[in-house]
Amino acid sequence: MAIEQTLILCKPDAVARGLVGEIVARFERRGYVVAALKLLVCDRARAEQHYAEHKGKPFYEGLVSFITSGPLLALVVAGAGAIDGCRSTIGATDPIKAAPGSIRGDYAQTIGRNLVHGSDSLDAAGREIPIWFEPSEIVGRRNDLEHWIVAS
Ligand code: D4T
Repeated sequence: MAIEQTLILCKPDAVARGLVGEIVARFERRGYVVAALKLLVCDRARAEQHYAEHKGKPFYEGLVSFITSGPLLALVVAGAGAIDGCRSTIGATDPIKAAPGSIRGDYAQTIGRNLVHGSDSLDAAGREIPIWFEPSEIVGRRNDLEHWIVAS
């Protein structure tokens, strides 16, 4: 299984509700490693870049105004199959459909306040990570991460 990097955002609702420790712990307990992490307030330009694929959709303006509404925690999380693995830990986009045991299934109620973002493909991770991080901010490049992973 290839070692992958994925972009995780603990959105402003996660920070406001004091859930970032719980959320990050779930990825760590699964064996993934934090390769980069920062707390920031996302400005409109970055939000528009991140959500470019949703421009024009009815929920787009709400999405941009929510993601820019307060501090969020951005992370690069790495590990074997981390892109799909983190998505399953996060749960379905609509918390109503998210399985109990997933982050959204345990802590979220509505699609507009679903706590976490995770890249949904290798292409998306490759596009999204540079929107949030400089290469120098990411610790341990892909090939160096193998020895960090306990389970295989
Ligand atoms: P994110 O990007 O937040 O990880 O969500 P997903 O990857 O799980 O889902 P997405 O890209 O389809 O949606 C992005 C973001 O938009 C919000 N949303 C989505 C919404 O408010 N109303 C909607 O109808 C949809 C489809 C929630 C997540």
